[in-house]
Amino acid sequence: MASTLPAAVGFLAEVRQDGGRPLDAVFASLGSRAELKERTADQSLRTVVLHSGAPDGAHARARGRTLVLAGELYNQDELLRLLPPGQALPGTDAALVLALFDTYDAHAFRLLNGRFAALVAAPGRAVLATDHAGSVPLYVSAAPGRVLAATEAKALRTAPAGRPLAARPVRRLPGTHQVPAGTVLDIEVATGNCVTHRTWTPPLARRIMREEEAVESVRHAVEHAVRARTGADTPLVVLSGGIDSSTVAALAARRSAGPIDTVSMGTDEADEFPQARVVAGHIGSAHREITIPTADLLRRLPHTVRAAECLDPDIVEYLLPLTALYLRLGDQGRRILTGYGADIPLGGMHREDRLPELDTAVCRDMDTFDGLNEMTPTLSGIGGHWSTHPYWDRDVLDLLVSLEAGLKRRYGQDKWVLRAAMGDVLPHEVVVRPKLGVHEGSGTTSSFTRLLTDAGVPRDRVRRAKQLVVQELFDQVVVEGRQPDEVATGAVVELVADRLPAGVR
Ligand code: IOT
Ligand code: MG
Ligand code: MG
Repeated sequence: MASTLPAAVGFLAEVRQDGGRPLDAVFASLGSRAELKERTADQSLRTVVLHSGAPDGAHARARGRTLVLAGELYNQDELLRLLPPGQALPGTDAALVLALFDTYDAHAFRLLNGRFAALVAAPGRAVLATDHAGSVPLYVSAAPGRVLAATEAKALRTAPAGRPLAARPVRRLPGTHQVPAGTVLDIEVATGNCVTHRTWTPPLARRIMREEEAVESVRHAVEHAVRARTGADTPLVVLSGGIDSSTVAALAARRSAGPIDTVSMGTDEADEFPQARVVAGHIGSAHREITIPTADLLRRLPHTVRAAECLDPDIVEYLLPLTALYLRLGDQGRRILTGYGADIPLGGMHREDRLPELDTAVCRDMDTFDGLNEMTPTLSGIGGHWSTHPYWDRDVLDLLVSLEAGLKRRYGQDKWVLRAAMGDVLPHEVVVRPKLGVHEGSGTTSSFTRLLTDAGVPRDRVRRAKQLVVQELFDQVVVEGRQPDEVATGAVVELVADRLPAGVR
């Protein structure tokens, strides 16, 4: 069971036959670095792992193969049952995955429930894998004789142009691609030829369940996912007081020997402090409130884009307040649980009553999440922390997505099945509290809008202007590799506001 931080939270890996120059290992995530170099007859492998004290746990080597793993597994118990009897038990997640690779080869990745990015270097091959949700982003640049991979795109910004792959190209980094969610890329190093295997796909069928059965299944699955993510350490839950994070906090508190820690962020313009306080009081957590002045919040936009490497302005608005919070936590190396992502399979952002539209929204969001990087551990990694999201546990997600829409909206309530599952755990007022997005509860959407309108952006161009601001930030802090503290949000807003009337697309 995961108890401290994962052995590694990120890596850069270079598998080469071309003898090219090694890349600078540039990461936004904090962490110590450890370098590993090995040569076999036909290729060399160099990895730099970002770790928190136990870099050896991030690598495993056996039978001419080396595996590097950033992140962690949540179904070790099941996986161990697959190993041949009598085999010594692997001591780390990396060793476990490599042992499974012996039996299943690339199909091993279909077995894993985890939050990870991985690379296996085998004779003539580089195998790259993401978890089902691509929740630890993984980027690759491949050309005949070399495969370069990293958990942050910026680490590949100086890579020589790679060849096209059947994966999403990264803006303005020629030949750098993002490995899709739930995917293995099996690359032949000599040629750069790539075979793609999907290891997960969102369920499209919907399950019919009696109310009690659905409620019981959801309760059980979320409880299990929270347990797999906590272990011995006192967990820290980022708590808004909404049903999603309150559920995580309450379930974490139930299984913890002592009080857990919770923290809420707000700004000088808006907060959900009273709502979070009700939950903290109820579960007896050691609770903190952190108020971030709006000007400071907006100053974190470059940091957010640099961490998430995200080009979607809506997502950046969700991630900005959380990034600002992670940077203000202070203490080092916390394991953080969030309620992030619950609204996607449950249609929580969808504010109307009709079921076809609800299920359409769920399908759309499950079709479009890949590449947004909203779950990336780098967001908290820039503060030296590790975050994990129980609602995007593979089992929880499979269950929540597949429930028929009438269990998600019922009796006029959104996310009904989750609320019903928490009826005996949380106070009634928490169970029925209407949804408020983090971008609303912190005033982020409105303050970002105001920044633009104050700079002269017409109201009907605000969304477009936000998109351009995020794009410009991406170009500066990811593509050009600038430090986020040197990039002024205000200056970027001015630049965009000046360009807009000319109708720049
Ligand atoms: P929301 O669901 O409000 O917040 C996401 C998580 O952030 C919460 O569960 C909680 O852990 C943390 N959080 C929120 N507010 C605070 C706060 N004030 N202090 C501390 N922690 C807080 C957007 C949203 O509504 O956030 N996220 C949605 C939707 C994502 C859409 N993505 C997509 N379509 N691809 C979500 O599902 O989380
Ligand atoms: Mg939510
Ligand atoms: Mg909320």
